[in-house]
Amino acid sequence: MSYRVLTAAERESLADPREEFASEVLEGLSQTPKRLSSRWFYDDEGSRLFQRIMGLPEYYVTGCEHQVLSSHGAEILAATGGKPLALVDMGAGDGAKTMLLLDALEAQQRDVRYVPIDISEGALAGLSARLAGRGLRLEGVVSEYFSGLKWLGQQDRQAGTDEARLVLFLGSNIGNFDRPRARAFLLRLWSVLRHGDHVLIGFDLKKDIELLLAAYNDKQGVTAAFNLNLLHRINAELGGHFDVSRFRHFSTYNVFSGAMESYLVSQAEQDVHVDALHARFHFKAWEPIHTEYSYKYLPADIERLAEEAGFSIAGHFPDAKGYFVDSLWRVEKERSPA
Ligand code: AVI
Repeated sequence: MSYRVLTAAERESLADPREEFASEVLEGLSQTPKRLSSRWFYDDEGSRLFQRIMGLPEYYVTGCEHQVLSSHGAEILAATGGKPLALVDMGAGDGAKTMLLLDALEAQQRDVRYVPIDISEGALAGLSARLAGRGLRLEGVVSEYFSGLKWLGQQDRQAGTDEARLVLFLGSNIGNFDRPRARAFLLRLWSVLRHGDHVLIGFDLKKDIELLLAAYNDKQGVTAAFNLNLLHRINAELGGHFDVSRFRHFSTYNVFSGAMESYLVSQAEQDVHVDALHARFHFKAWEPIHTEYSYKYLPADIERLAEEAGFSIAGHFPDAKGYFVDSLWRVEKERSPA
């Protein structure tokens, strides 16, 4: 008998996002209650709609984080020490927020290597075009986050570099994981980093429920379009026959779990066939599909999470209104995670 062990790179190259999308849609729409993961929001149209959400007056998150990074960027960077820095960006988007940190680094004349990690080559190409002309050492990695971080670790060992690392996970992306998944994600992050590395994580804080409801139910209906786009995506990529006008966006705050929860609600009893799945899904009138969690945190929740995942807190950097915080954590390898 002979066997072959695939390398991580080979395994990654075989993972087909379209197949994964298909199997998750099949599984999610066959369950009761029905669900689809928010990770599928971000096709080209979804990414465009999310850019518009970030500019909405009701969606305070982006403005708050912008304010944090422009007023505390220098302080955040100084707290990571004085060594040359690898700034690792998980979810750089259009790079607008990172730009604020890069400005602060330039002012400190610190040697920096900017390493955005993104599964989409197009996104990285756009980012490097936007950052061209800054005289920046940019080494983008096209891969899934953790493979990219592992690759970086191997590279550093081979080159014998001793850069400090600061990993950015901004914009409340952590909020889209439920609590056990957030913990698992952070533990994985801890495991691929070195003692003394830092991570900067954006947490949206618990606040007046009216503000939360307005942020996820904006007047112009952009968030509704963003949520409904998931059905357009199923139609376009999997031969779905959703009549999108027969569904509505619904987003509400769960006071027990502390999450904004978003749904697509079928406004009538209906059957929808999805050709690529060879499946027909039945919807009762007013039946929901759960599509997104956006968890909100208390400072004490953040501290517990850091402790559980093996980090110490190097600083909390809230915005002036106290709506949002970028929290700087240091990797502690001398003691294991709690
Ligand atoms: C990407 N993520 C942090 C956003 C959030 O607030 O959960 C996505 C979003 N969903 C609706 N509006 C924005």
